[in-house]
Amino acid sequence: MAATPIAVVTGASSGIGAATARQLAAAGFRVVLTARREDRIEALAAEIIEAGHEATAYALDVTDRAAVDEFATAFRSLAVLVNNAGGALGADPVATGDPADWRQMYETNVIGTLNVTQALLPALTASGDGTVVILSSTAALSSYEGGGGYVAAKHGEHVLAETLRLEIVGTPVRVIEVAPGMVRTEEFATTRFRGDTEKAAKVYAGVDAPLTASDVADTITWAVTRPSHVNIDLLVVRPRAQASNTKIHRTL
Ligand code: 8X3
Repeated sequence: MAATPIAVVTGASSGIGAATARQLAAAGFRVVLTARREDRIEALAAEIIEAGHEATAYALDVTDRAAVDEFATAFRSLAVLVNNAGGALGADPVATGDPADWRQMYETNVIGTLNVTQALLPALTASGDGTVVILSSTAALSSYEGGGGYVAAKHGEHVLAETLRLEIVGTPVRVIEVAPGMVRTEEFATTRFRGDTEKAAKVYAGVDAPLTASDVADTITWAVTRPSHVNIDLLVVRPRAQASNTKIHRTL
């Protein structure tokens, strides 16, 4: 009997990462949950196991290259890597944005994805049928005022996905980019506004049904479970009420 294929999900402690881990487990993968917050991923792994699926938790900071390399030694063969860890800090204009925020966003979104992808690429290739998913954003494809360092970092991830796809064509590894628009999760906007829940709530004010983490997990799971020769290069997903980063229908 073939071994259960393994899927590593980074940033699996909440939001899109947690929802993706649940759905990939239900789709038949043994999921390896990584995030900095060990208690959360342990609890999620227990929940997934309780539901009759396979899961393990591994505390990991994707910006710590030595820790990522150590983590990667556990895998000789890997089916799927979902690079989800990342996020936004601040919504200041370019004129006044804090360079420390820009640096941190580049570090978590771009270098974090680079670290884990580089470390696990040999195992993905060795599987004979590997898939790298990069969770970017519609902020990776066009700018918006106040997008600042987040827009810049997400554009970086988009280019990383495109370049990697060009470079590894001919190897048995797909590179899939999923670019969600407005997704209401418990943490994204609150983190961006440093705990200011009022400002965070305004992001979604009057929007009829922003996407949920589960909606995005659904698109990731769909893309990952297409036949091996089908590469969903780029999947843009927005709520019906959003036509672009700045064109959003609100009933206020
Ligand atoms: C999240 C979408 O519009 O906040 O990646 O940049 S947005």
